[in-house]
Amino acid sequence: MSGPNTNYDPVEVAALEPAAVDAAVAHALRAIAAVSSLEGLKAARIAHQGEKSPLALANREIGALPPSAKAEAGKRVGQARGRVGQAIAARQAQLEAERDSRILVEERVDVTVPTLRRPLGARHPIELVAQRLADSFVGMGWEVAEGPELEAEWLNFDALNLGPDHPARQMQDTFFLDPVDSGLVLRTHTSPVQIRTMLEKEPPIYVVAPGKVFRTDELDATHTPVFHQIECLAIDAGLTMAHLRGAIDAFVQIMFGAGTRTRVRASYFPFTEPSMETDFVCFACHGAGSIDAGGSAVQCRTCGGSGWIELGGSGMVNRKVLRACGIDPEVYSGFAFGLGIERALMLRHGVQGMHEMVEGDVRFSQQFGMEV
Ligand code: FA5
Repeated sequence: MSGPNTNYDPVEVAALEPAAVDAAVAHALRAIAAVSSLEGLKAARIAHQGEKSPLALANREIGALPPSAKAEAGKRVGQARGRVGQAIAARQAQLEAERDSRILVEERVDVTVPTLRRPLGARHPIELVAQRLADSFVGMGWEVAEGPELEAEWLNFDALNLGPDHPARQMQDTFFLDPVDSGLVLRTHTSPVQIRTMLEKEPPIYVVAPGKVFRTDELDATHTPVFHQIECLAIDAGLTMAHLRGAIDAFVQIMFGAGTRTRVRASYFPFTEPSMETDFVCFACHGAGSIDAGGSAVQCRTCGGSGWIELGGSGMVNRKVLRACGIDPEVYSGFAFGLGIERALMLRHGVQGMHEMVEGDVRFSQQFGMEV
């Protein structure tokens, strides 16, 4: 015979009565149905499924029942808790679906609405070409040199053997600065960097100087008042025209690749002797000098009918210039060339005229990406 069940507490066990369990379930189902938010459901779950909920307390009382009553009470409470659990899960799914469809409406994005976009800028192809050329020469052991855009008239002209009355001084239409006797000009070419370099450095000298230059030229297909040149200067013992041709060939190879049609012809610059000019074949008439206009040939306006466009000037540095810079022409000789970067870009990419290059429309620059 077993002794009396001392844990048996008739008051507590009342919670296991079918009516009490049904009431707890009904109360829980009403509360669950009444919640209108996921936060509310969380509170209902704690109240009706949590450790202190009536059904959890009832469950705990099962242990106090006599063994013969445990199975039935356990089944009753288990089923009750199952119903509450299912109701919570169903309401949770309902509330989540409502939340998701509300978010879809509230956070709807109309991808067709025009936006205030800030497009990325682009580096101007002139800058990219200048950089690429300078880098190529640096790769061959040359140094980059610089000079100011506001230049001493003496360095821009006189030191380059262009004295005040020299007729060639008129070759480059100049922006002078007020007052006229200030002795300052907006540099008309990058050649004064030659003088600055020779005054500063001892031979051997191998420098490349890209930069902006200014002339009172009208804007047309092949001219602009503000443009860019790249100047190359080499001073060493024993340099000849053959070295100059080699340097120009290297430049043309780097810039335009093999098969580019260029030509050299004799020319005149007071600071080089002898001098020559490098031309490239006209991008508009492809060297013909004329263009077909409705069956009849008219003179090509881009190249003036010559079929060629001037790329740059060059020559052996004049002995007078070497001497003025303190370099002995009996020991050293040198060559220099100066090319128009806008013209180089026209040839390389078939840009049809200066206008596109000076207008500053970012869509023009974007075509070239970050590398040309
Ligand atoms: C000179 O400026 C000489 N300093 C070049 C030189 C350097 C000769 C070293 C000898 C030794 P020129 O005035 O020809 O030369 O100009 C050189 C190049 O600049 C031209 O061949 C052309 O490609 C470019 N150029 C000249 N004027 C313009 C312009 N208005 N717009 C765009 N490019 C121009």
